[in-house]
Amino acid sequence: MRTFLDSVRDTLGKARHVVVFTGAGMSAESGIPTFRDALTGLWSQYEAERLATPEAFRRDPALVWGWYEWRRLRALQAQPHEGHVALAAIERHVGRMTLITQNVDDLHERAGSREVLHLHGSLHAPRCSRCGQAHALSTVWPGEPEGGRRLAPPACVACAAPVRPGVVWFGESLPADVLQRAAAAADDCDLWITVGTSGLVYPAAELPQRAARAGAQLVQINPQATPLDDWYAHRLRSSAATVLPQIAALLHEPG
Ligand code: BV8
Ligand code: ZN
Repeated sequence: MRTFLDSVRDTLGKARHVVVFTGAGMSAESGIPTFRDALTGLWSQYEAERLATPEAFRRDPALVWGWYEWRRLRALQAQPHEGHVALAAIERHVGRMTLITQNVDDLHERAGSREVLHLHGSLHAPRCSRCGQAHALSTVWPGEPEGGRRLAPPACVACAAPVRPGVVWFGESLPADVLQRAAAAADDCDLWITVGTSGLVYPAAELPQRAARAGAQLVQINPQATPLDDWYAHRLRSSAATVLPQIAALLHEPG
């Protein structure tokens, strides 16, 4: 671990532009199940990939809206952990840092990260499925819905069509401006740190490979192996809340 941190300290100290790329594993230690953890309760018989689609919402809006509301309210109930706080500290101490997340919770923002690129949207930005009008939802936690339940989506105040979650579903394009800014960061950075992603979902999973091709040094923090491991010069089999505070501490060590 020490040699890993020594090599990260050298690169971090000299880095002109650091990118941190996070997936669902970044939120795991805040109590938010990762995307591929078994779905529970009402949704246990579904695969996440089959629920997170426009077709699933068209077929059974209450099933899908209920799942997202359960996840949104769980995210409201969760707290950022010391790994989220460490990333906000690193952002304040390096020349330039871009935080790119696949996650749809707001834990990075609540920990103080200033510039967060949400490739897959946000649980906290529901909008009309027809006219796109933003829709305000209560942020008061009503208590654990019993194992989760079907919930009919609210109607848009402007056109009465069903409101949908503000996330990017499978088969939907990522927001072009966000993807363009993330690709530009991959082309420009000299250090890329991936935390907590299985590297299965595209085009997000393409970004670390793009950074490697542009000459960045790649570091991965994940307790498990992933299909993209070979792209990483440094692979640390550990967790976000364990390693990120140690990396942030490197920035406070005397030179
Ligand atoms: C699209 C929002 C174009 C919803 C999500 C090639 C090119 C382009 C597309 C494709 C392609 N091949 C296949 C596709 C289609 C598809 C895709 O990638 N499918 C996969 C399953 C093969 N991609 C798409 O559909 C994308 N759209 O390309 O559009 C287009 C458009 C129109 C017409 C034609 C084409 C859209 C993808 C976005 C989907 N939406 N999220 C929601 O959240 O409900 S993706 C979803 O998966 C989440 O965002 C999640 O973040 C993401 C990736 O999963 P991970 O974050 O990696 O989470 P996972 O659970 O898998 O892994 C967790 C990891 O953490 C593990 O490795 C674990 O070991 C680790 N871990 C656990 N604990 C810790 C930890 N690490 C550190 N610390 C810990 N404590
Ligand atoms: Zn509308």
